[in-house]
Amino acid sequence: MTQAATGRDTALDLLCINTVRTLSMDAVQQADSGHPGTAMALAPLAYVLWQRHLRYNPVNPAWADRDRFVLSCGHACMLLYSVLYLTGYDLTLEELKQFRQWGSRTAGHSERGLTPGVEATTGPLGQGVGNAVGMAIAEAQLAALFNRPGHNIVDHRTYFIASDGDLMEGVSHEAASLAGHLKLGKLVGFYDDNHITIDGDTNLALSDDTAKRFESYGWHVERVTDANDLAALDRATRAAQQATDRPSLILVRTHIGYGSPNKQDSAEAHGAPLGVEEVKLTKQNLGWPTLEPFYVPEDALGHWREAQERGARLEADWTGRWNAYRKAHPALAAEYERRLAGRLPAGWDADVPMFTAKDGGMATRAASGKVINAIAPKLPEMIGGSADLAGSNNTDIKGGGSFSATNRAGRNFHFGVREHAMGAALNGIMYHGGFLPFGGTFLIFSDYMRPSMRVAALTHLHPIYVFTHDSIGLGEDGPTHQPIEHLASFRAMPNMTFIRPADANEVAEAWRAAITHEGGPVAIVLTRQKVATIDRTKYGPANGLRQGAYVLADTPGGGTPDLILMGSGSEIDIVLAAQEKLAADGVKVRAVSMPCFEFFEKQPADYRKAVLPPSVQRRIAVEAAAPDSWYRWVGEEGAVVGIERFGASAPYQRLYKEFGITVEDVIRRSRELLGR
Ligand SMILES: Cc1ncc(C[n+]2csc(CCOP(=O)(O)OP(=O)(O)O)c2C)c(N)n1
Repeated sequence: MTQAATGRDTALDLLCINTVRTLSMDAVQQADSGHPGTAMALAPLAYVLWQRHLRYNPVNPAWADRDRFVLSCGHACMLLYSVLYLTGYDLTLEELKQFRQWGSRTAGHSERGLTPGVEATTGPLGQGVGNAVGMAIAEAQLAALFNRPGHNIVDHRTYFIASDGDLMEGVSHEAASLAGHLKLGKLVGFYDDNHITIDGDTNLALSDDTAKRFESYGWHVERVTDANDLAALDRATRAAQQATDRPSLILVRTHIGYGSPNKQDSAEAHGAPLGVEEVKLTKQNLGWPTLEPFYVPEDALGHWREAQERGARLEADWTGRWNAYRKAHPALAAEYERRLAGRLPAGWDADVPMFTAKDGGMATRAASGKVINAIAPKLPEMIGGSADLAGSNNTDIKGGGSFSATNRAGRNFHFGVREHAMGAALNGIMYHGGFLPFGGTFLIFSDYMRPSMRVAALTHLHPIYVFTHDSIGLGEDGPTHQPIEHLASFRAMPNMTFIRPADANEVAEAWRAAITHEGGPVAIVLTRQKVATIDRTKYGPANGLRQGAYVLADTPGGGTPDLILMGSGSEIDIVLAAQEKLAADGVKVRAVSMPCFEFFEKQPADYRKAVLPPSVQRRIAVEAAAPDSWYRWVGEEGAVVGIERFGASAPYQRLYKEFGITVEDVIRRSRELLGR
């Protein structure tokens, strides 16, 4: 085992690297939980990157033109925490000692927003690669829009480290394929090729030729055969930086648990503390001066902390260039600042149409296409696309051009049939800043991007999902394409907002709400089939959507209703027709549109009680989906007209009949409930 780094590396280099190794194993040991081995193996790479290549300012982690770094293998986060502390971010040694403890800023996997300097929440393997692709996309577009001759104010790279697990996961394949196609030349990845996963040697489950795979995607590929060879890491990184016509992957042969006499190169070094004795043996083997836990040699800290001065210089240099740019291009500079701050321009929704009953029936997806195109000209940060369903999702921004290797300003994104990478890239675009991105597919295929949606919710990101073909109402494509449990399951996801508008005007309000929403993703769920445009001269106004649920109609004459009928989306047509018929028969019925549970939950109790009076317990909800999430609103005595099976292939009108979701069914159920 070589203990010394090779070549012209100094004792100080080695001391700095071993500080990361010892901090990582000590923190995991202290927590009695975590992943020491990968951080130990990658310490030299982290050192080369943070000391020689990454452009960042530890004192200002929000510096707009910093390089972005994503540790896709989030389990190795002690690597990142150690480096963030050592380079002088707002993270103390005490906080490293609190690794994985309640309330600490050093969570079990790195979380954006919790730890300064962490750019992406990672842990679910593969996600980070997709995030990095999104960040590189964002950089490329901002550079195209805002740089001017002699003024490169947007000019940074995106780096990531991916493990075996990251590169096994499908999302990284999708994302790498997309990045190669888009020739994202400022994207540089490192593959931690340590031949070890949890089950043991990677040859149990993997025989890819990763270099060839990435070459075939159109990436530039470099190899470093010894992760301790700082000069080789340096060279490969420079070569990758110079290959600006395509993304780069550097395969680095590493040794998990490097330095541990008994656990190096074994799966045992992956996900458990090395053990007190092995930590001791490892420190001795590394020639570490003391067995004292969390010991940080002054020389090492001093050298690492030079990052602060370097960072201050880099940012000051950029600020100088920024000031010159601001003078030369004041309007552009103001616009850039506005976008990075996430401030909406005045009047952004002025052209959103009002639809009238005269517009007749319209699929809500079609209304959404109109609304997108009414907003897009005034909201340049709104970009988006679809996973190969743009025509069906109505997501095209007309005249926006397609984002490509040759058109970085294009606002339409062709993610290809890669839902998962689309979700991860949307998160990366959000992490980067400067955009309000949306991504479209059929609601059923949210299944293929759900892991990215969950990370978006967890991390308070704000992408918008455009999910069309939202129920059995899509008809003939059949049960493989008909969502059943999706609404209920996403309603159970914390911090996720799902809006299922009932008609064109609710679609307009849904987009307004989605764009102004803060702190979490929003999905707009839309029909393939036509629905009526509700006559707003007769029924409640569509801006009730903002409260999540609102009264559409009460029986003329008023008084406490005998029954409340409620629903969402396309089933509001049924609710209104049933309400009218029952009312004609003298039943006092209230009709409620409930397009967004999450908004309604946030309303004051008084409002909720005004819409759903506690004295009225006879309630029926109608939604062509799994009923579960409605029981909170219909209560013990209520009923749900929903679907508790998979769908079927037939024209949709027939499906509604067969599944018992018709006006007649609702009237029958109402009479049963009322006992008359
Ligand atoms: C999507 C996903 N599946 C499973 C896991 C659990 N897990 C964590 S690390 C890991 C594999 C470890 O191998 P590798 O990626 O090579 O990391 P290393 O052993 O080099 O640290 C697995 C399966 C996860 N974090 N994410």
